[in-house]
Amino acid sequence: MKPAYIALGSNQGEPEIQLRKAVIALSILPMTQLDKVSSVYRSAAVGPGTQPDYLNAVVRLHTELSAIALLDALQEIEREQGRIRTVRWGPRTLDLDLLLYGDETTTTPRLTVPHPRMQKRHFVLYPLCEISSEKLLLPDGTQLGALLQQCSQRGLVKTPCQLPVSPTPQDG
Ligand code: A4P
Ligand code: MG
Repeated sequence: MKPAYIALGSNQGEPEIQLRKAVIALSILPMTQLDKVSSVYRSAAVGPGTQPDYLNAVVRLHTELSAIALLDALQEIEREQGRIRTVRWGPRTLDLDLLLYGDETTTTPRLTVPHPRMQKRHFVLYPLCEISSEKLLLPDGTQLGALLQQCSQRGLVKTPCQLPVSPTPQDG
């Protein structure tokens, strides 16, 4: 079983409901166990024009699916939840990005892992840390804690929204 971290994002179609449905769909993927679910965070949209704020979360799975089979499954969940791809970085009902797949690095036309834009995004790094550790190592040896030091949390708000699996209580 490989640990895999998935980022969830939504800013259309009742984002909290989109995230809840997505977590349920992830929890019933074949050959996969949903392990941890972060809190839900709100932030302003990064992208073109004026868009509604996003809700984001990160989950950890343990899976026997290959990285590409996992991407297929994520895209199927996006489709089922009404995602229509129009403008790059445009508003969406649901975006599921594969952040990390074990310690593997993949660069193919369909799949880049680690996700190429995760390293500078507060809405990815802080929920990722909540369900892992500042000591989490990326495949190139970078510690998550080092990325957090360079990425302000400003503008990222932890919400009281509850996803189907409760967030792990923080130590201390
Ligand atoms: N793809 C390659 N690698 C991956 C991967 N690791 N995980 C390919 C998922 N997909 C991957 O993605 C385009 C193609 O990327 C896919 O066909 C897949 O083969 P997409 O989801 O269709 O398009 P997109 O979402 O417009 O692009 P992308 O790259 O997912 O966008 P980003 O960079 O994730 O940005 N602001 C806030 N506050 N919160 C957000 O969550 N999200 C975005 C999307 C923009 N602004 C945001 C947020
Ligand atoms: Mg995406």
